[in-house]
Amino acid sequence: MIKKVSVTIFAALISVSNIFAQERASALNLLPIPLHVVENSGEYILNQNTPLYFIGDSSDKEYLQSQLKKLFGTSLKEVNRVPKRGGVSIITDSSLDIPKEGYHLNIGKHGVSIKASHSDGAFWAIQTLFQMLPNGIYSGDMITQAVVPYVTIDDSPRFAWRGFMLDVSRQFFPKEYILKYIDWLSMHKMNKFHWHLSDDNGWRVEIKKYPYLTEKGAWRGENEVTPPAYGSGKGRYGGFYTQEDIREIVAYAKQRHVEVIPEIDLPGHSRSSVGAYPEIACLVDESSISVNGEVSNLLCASREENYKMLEDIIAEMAELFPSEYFHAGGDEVNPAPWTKCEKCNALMESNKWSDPHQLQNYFTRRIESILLNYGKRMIGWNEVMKGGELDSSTVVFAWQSAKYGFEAVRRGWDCVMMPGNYTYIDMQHSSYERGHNWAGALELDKVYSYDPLAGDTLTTEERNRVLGIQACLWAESLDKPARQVEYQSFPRLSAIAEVGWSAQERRDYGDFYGRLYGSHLNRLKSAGAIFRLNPPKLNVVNGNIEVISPYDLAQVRYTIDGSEPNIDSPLAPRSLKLEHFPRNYRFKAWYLDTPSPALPLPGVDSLLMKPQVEVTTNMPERDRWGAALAADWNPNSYFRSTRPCASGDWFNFQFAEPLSCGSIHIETGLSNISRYQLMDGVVEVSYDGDNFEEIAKITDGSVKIVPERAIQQLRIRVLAANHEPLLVIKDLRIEPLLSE
Ligand code: TNX
Repeated sequence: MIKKVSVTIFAALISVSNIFAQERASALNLLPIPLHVVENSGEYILNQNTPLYFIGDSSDKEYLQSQLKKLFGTSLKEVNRVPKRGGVSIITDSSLDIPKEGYHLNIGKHGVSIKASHSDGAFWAIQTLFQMLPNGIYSGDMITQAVVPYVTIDDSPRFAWRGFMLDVSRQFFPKEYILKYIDWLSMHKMNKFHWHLSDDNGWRVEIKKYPYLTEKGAWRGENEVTPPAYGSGKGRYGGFYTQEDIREIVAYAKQRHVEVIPEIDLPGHSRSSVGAYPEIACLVDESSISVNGEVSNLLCASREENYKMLEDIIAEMAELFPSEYFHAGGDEVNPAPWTKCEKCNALMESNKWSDPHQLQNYFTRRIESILLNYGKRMIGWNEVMKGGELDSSTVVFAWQSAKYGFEAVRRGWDCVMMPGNYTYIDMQHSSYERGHNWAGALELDKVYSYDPLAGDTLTTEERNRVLGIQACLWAESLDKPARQVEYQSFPRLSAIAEVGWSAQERRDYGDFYGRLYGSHLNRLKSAGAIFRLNPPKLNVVNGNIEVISPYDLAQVRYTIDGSEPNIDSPLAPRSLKLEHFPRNYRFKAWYLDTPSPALPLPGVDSLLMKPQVEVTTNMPERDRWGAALAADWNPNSYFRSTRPCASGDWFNFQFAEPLSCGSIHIETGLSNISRYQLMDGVVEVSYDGDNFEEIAKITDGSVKIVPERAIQQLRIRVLAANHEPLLVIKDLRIEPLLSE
């Protein structure tokens, strides 16, 4: 076994170094790809004694030195004259004809010379230089000298806004993690960090004037003001950033040329603040459920004190976040409580409004004018365009579809494009992996294919109002497994970075993919990020399985018994005969020690059994989500109870004929996002049609059983409530008996 492992590592090393060699031609594997690259023959050597010279703005000095120190074990000697024998010189001069974030980088016999008109451009040039240095610049693995090729690069970004949003409400990420993420953004030349600091499931920013927001609103659990959610369980879960933490994060990001834009999601998505200060919601009997399955999460639009409170909050935050932008939310408002609230109704009547969106617009405009008083431009999710007017300074975030971005720029507002079906990296990579799927599975090539300006004809002025692109990472399903945040992010975020930075005519997916596997994944690894590796592509043709590696020379290993392939599993040939039960084949690729997911053969789901079955339950049902939907063999429709489940509830499947099968996978809840699952229950089967026996426990949503004999009934029994507003039961996945 030892021998096998070492051979494997050796094979992997060969494959990576080959790729390095093969891909050098492709703009040095720089990512995002620069505008112009001219490679010249020759190499320059950097070492501990290379002098460093800044002219003009030297605000990046401290950062650059600290990174170089990681690589060489010492910072470089600073000189105040052009070094005679060459060195690294960084010149910022506002009279240079280079865009603000652009740069000119030359490496030749006189060393490394960077020219920019602004320190932003100089900083991005430094990031380009880092990509040509050994990966120790990211990992801290020290070397004595670094060889960099002679090259001339002229570069500038396509879009000014290259953003990333992280939801820290559904899951909380500590300060150190945020700092790490900011490093990953800057290595991709991404310059905006949109920080989603409040949502139903936790308020994360310390506000001195309203201490309950974090004392109470930052925590969820059985005895907290917000209930357990998204895998956090009965115990107390949460956390928040102190104002001191925020100052530190904002300063750290600034040093990396990343601007931090805070978001407080208003007036919906506010269960955590309503939990802390219940009087801020409409005082009505509240039973309406928001899109995300929450109750009591809407601020009252007519309560004057709310605007005072929000102004106080904005005042504190305006000081913490120097950005000119402030995101005030505005998405997914279910106005039902407003329509029941006497004061909101009176406000609507006095203004002759008939549509509650007009009330939302009233709310939005009040917040917008507070923000303007604090010198901030408001950002809103695309729903803020409904129901009225907005100030011309407001920016629309187009998330539901790019068409809302086009609408915004036509109506005179700036927009940032982030349509879910291209840029929401909380979507699952494939239908077999964790993550949301409301915008479909989102594969790397699809992300890369996005062009924020395609799909409509805009005037030049309108095009200029498309500020750029943003990836969003919502955190519902990021509770597990560990480091799912990175798994969801990379390399899809690398694709977004290139969409945002690189000229459209410079972009080519094959070339991007070559640079990614040639160098960039290795950079990510050195920078401490994990990533999702593309699995091998599998085709079944005429009884043969064709196995296509995700990159040249990748190792692909496989199993034929349904188990997860590991480093000891046999290597897969390019083509093999389909000789076993198709569902039991699993193929997996490796990049160094990073495995891809193992996806089943395409089409195997069509081999599942669909016996005739009748379902019954004691739980109340409604038409749209009735019990029968758990037995229609469509995995996208399922039963949803109309109330939380409780001990004693049951759901029964009665088969028309005794069922002999290989196994049955029972799934409750939406396991890809850990919601509405049964966390304490049992599965019972009846062989004779009358008596039941327990065959498995359910403690985490789903379970697979292997009945020994034909069964007549299968029953799911609830032992305890799951702290969710409802329970979901999905169709059984019944595998036939294995063919011999
Ligand atoms: C929609 S995008 C939401 C979020 C969810 C997300 C999941 C937006 C403005 N609202 O509350 O977390 O979908 O993808």
